[in-house]
Amino acid sequence: GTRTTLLSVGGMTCAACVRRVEKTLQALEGVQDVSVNLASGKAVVVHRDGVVSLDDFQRALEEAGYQFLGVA
Ligand code: 9UX
Repeated sequence: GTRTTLLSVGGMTCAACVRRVEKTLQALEGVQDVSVNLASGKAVVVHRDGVVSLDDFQRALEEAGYQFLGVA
């Protein structure tokens, strides 16, 4: 099924960061939609349940130069 996960993301300081994080998460297999809010530092990720994990989100965010601060 489909799941919506709210991630806390560290290190975003500008609109380009937001686009980078959105593209990074959107590129993961099983991710269907991503919306990042700079002010709150949160990313709403709609994804296939069981296809993508929190570890995948964390790895992708860190590879892009940001931090995974947990599930909000
Ligand atoms: Mo602008 Mo966001 O250099 O890292 S892209 S602060």
